[in-house]
Amino acid sequence: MRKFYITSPIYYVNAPPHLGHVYTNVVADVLARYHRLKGYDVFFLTGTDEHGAKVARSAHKAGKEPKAFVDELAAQFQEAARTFHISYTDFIRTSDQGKHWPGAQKLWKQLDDAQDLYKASYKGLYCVGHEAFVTDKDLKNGRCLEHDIEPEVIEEENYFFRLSKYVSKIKEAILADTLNIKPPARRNEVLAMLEGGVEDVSFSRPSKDIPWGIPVPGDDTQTMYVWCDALSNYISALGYGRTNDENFRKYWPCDVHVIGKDILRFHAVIWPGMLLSAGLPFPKSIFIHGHILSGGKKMSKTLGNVIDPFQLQQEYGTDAVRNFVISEIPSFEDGDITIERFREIYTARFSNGIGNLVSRIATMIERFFNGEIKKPDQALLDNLPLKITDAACHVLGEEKTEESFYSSVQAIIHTEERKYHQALEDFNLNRAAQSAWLLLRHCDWYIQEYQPFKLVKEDKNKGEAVLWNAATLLLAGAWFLRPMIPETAEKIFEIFNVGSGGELLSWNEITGKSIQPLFPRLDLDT
Ligand code: ME8
Repeated sequence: MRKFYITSPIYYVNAPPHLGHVYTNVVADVLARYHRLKGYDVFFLTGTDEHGAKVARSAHKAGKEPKAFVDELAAQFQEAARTFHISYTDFIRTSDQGKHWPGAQKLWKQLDDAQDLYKASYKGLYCVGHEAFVTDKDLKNGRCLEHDIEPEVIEEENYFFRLSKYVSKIKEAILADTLNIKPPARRNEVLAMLEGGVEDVSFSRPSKDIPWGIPVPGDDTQTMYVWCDALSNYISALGYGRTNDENFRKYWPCDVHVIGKDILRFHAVIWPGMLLSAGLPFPKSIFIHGHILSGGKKMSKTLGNVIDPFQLQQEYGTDAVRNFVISEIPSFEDGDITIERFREIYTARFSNGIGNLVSRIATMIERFFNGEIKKPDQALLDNLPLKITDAACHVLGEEKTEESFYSSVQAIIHTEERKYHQALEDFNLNRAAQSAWLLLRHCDWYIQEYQPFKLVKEDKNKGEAVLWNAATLLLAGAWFLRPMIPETAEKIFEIFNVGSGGELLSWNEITGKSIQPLFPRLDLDT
């Protein structure tokens, strides 16, 4: 069985999870589910990054001991993962001394053995929001551009990692795509960083200043730099450094690290440098998505402009939130979210869209065909072409072409199926979801065009074939949406009694009965 190892970042537990964290986890979850559906043995890792100055200060502010504080917040991140049906295999916490520390410390020792760690004095500007030293180009009027806080001047002795030594090897791997950075714009950004010169990185902090961290092996006056600690989670969780490292041997190298664009340099430059130093293989790919913006600015705990995902979920349900972030945020760019837009999409895609189609088709099957229709003769189906309207082309931003008239419903499903799989291979989840929504819109137009509710009275066989085609478009849309909105897709397969979807277009009977609306309409006053 082919394996697929996928990771999300591990999130700082300095504040509760917000929609940005849910976004990355849903993206990773869609890819994990998609690969499971394709028969891969998937290991999906997520977790929390619990050490460092940022977390320790938040604990202090809350009047709590760091350990008690991180336990509480890590539980909230786990709750978020449950709420949004994140199908992770393991949840790693960097404060877990039994699970994470042995791997982090072993990796440190490997870097040390390779003589890539040296002690030096350093004076620089440290941004706690970044948990990194910053330079003038990261600042505006003396404040961090991303976090809008003033960095602190730090002068201390610590260990440095000889990252500069590995620049050309990292560049080679990126150019050869053995370390595949997606999308291309981010790949170019990393190449430019490498061209621009890379300095060695401070890899520890004095434990008197930063006691909340992993002690440096053999020198307890220092704790590991929080990013050195955090990046090692991707192998420590698999058992690296522990007696049982079976998972490490089975799943490393990682197939894809899913991250936001804010942490590109750490993953595409520092992490590969650490792996080279330790003699370990690179991850195969890194997929970098854009940011969710709120009011035009990155949604961030530090900026305080966050949307509470739990509240959204309570009002609209898990799948509405999952769908919004996948279908409405471009996979490779930033996307703004407002509650108004969220409600518009809920109404268009769910109550008026998929929910309405499910109940209309199920009711027609019950009313006109005693609750079951059977696959009609192919010849009959082939006589019912599907017109591609201008509106459909507009949805996908595509030119209307010769192909704009599909000989059959099956033909458009097969065309979209190819595009769907290609999009998911390219991590373009947004494009993959558009294929599904396109089929659902066609389903709607198809019913309007052929009017099966009238047709059944004139020609029952033809009416059944039209209804079959409409149901097929709907079921194929749900089939495509299985990784994105798994609960809704499963409900639809249940309503029409087609198992768990099985192979695309493999169903021979479709049953249906009238049901309560899947997605209630929003009360306009609220
Ligand atoms: O950086 N839009 O943790 P973090 C989209 N602990 N994604 C967002 C987002 C937004 N507005 N805000 C956060 C850290 N994210 C480190 C990572 S990994 C070894 C250590 C997502 O809590 C996005 O994936 O600041 C981003 O990269 C990550 O959360 C940063 O989370």
